[in-house]
Amino acid sequence: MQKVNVTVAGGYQPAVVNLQQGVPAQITFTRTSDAGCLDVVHSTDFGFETDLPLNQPQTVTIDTTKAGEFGFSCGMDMFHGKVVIA
Ligand SMILES: [Cu+2]
Repeated sequence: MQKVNVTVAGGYQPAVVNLQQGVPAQITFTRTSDAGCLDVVHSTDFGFETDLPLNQPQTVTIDTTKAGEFGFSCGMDMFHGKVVIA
């Protein structure tokens, strides 16, 4: 299992998450700032949409069966992050 933590504070830190193809993966998002409009994170590529209550880590499972670059963003598609599976 690959586990990556992403801090959400005026953007995504890190903004690029690298994962190994074929190994189950989870990304845990923790929003630590009220800056911006980052209280929702969603991804049409992976098919998730998750509320991010302040300082409450939220974990999503990532399908790593396909290699490539996949996006996630805030609810209004203003802030973007990327998952690279290789
Ligand atoms: Cu936004």
